[in-house]
Order: sequence, then structure tokens, then C-alpha cells
Amino acid sequence: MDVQAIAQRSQQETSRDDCWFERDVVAGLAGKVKSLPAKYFYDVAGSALFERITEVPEYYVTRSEIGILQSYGLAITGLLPAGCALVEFGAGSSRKSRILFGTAANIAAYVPVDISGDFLRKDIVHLQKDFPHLGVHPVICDFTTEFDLPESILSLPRVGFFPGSTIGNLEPSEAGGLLQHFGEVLGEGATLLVGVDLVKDERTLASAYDDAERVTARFNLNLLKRINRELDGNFVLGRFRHLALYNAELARVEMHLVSECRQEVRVAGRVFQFDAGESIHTENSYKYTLETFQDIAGENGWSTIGAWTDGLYSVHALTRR
Ligand code: AVJ
Repeated sequence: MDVQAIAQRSQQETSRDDCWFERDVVAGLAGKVKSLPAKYFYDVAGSALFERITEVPEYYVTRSEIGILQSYGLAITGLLPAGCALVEFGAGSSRKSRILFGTAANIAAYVPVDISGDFLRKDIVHLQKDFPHLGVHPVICDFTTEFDLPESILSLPRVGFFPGSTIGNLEPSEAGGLLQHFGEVLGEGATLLVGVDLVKDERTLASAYDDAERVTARFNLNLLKRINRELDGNFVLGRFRHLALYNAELARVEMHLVSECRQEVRVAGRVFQFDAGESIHTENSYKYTLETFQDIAGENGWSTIGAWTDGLYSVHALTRR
């Protein structure tokens, strides 16, 4: 693999991203209802805070998913065609794919798809050492756009992998669109494994996004820090408070940053007014039942061939019709 090209590419991605960051933030704060896109949480500090969230006792999501992949690994990988290529969408780290490689000998190749080239340098060398027979073919791109799979895996049966309940950040209609897109990228006869968080009682959900150690609060507020640093903002972090709530009607956890007082904030040369109690809506995390998720998959070209759950979280195996 050409590490030089990878480094250049990732720098270009970064500057294009910067430009979108400013536009998205300004548009989000200028609206009548203020909001910011959740995808901007993940700068270096935000990514580290998210890693810490996955370890707080209240945030069961990551532990549940890993538990399911470990407990049902044989059943899950048993559904995959021999000699397949596993295409992971948004492979920040290959931690969850590794569980599958460790369980099954039928995965011949791994195609991590990620917008950041960083994971290549850190992860892939180790991965290759631990699984010497695995062909590793990284693709650096935004997996929500059209892209081609590497030439070298086109003859192999293809299995998509989208763990982490990342799909929950999308509106259900957008989630359907993404499933459709995965079908187009993977092609005829593909299999798809998706991790999906489940609807459950409000207390469990709200506290998963408002842990006692306040790591999630810091993760949320870090977005304002990032805006201050990258877009010449002057948010005073002490004047905003983290709020997480479960909106049962829409089956989603919402995160907000609520202004503690009436105030003005400057970002990228513009001034935004906040009333006391006014919120910036920073994230939705949609929750599904096995059925509501399978319905969306069904409406977007996928039939369910398996689903595994620990009661809190679910992993679905789908096949393309
Ligand atoms: C990474 C999108 C799955 O929605 O549970 C965790 C992000 N936000 N705590 C989620 C998140 C607050 C997380 N996802």
C-alpha cells in the first residue's frame, strides 16, 4: 500500500472537512432551532472521550455488542460464505472485526473503509501480524459516498460490517438510504452485518448518555471547544450544560447543550444569540426493536437471515435480495 498517497489524501480530506465544518456550524447555529451535526464530535479529544464513554458503567452499547459478537460468533460467521471479504464501513479501529477473524477461518480478506488514514498506520500492521492469512485492503474515503471496492477482492463474496449502532445517528429514512447504498457498494448476493441498539426503559437509556462520571457531558461540551479552536469561537463552556433525554415518541436519545443564561456567542466572525434555557441539539441516537429495524432493512433491499441480542442490543445478518 502507498502510505505517501494515503497521507496526502488524508490531508486533502481534512481541509475539505474544515470548510464544511464552518458552513455546517454556522448554518446549525443560525437556524430557528439550533443544532450541530453529531459527526463533528470526533476530533482527537472527542475520539478519546468517546473511547472513555465505551468504558463507563452506564454505556452498555459497546460491551453488549462485543459480548454478542463473542457469544454468537460461530453462529454469525457460520452464515458467511467461504473465502469472503469483510468490508467494514467506518473502521476507526478493527477491534470488532478482530473478534470475527478470531472466530472464523472463512474470512479471506478485510477491507476497512474509513475517511481517516490514521487507523492504517496504527492498526493494520498489527492486524497483519495477528492474522497472517488475511488480505488487508484499506480504502480511504467517506463510506456514505459512491466508491469502488479494491480490484483484488472483486472475485470474493462480499460481507459488509457496520457495527457500533452508528446507524442510530441517522434519521430512520436516512438509515434506510444508507442500507440501500451499502447494497449498491457491495453488489449482488452480498451479506451485511449491522449493530443496532434497542428500545428499552427510559432510565437505562438516559443514563447511558448521562454517566455519573460526566464523561458524556465532556464529550458533548468538547464540540464547543472544537468550535472555539477551529472556528475562532468564544463559547464559555461553563455557560452551557449537557442534557440527555429519551424521546419515547420518536424512539431516540437526544443530546443537547443548554444555554444557562441569555448570551451572545461569536463564531467565524458571526454573532449568535442564545436565550436562557435555549438548546443546541447536538445528537440523535435512534433506538429500534428487532422488528422496526428489520422493516427498514426489508424496505431497502435486505432480507433478515439472523438476529442476535442480549436484550439490550442487537446484531443483524441481512442478505441482499
Ligand atoms: C457512536 C453514535 C453509536 O449514539 O451511542 C455515545 C455516540 N454519543 N454517547 C451513540 C455517543 C453519546 C454513539 N455512537
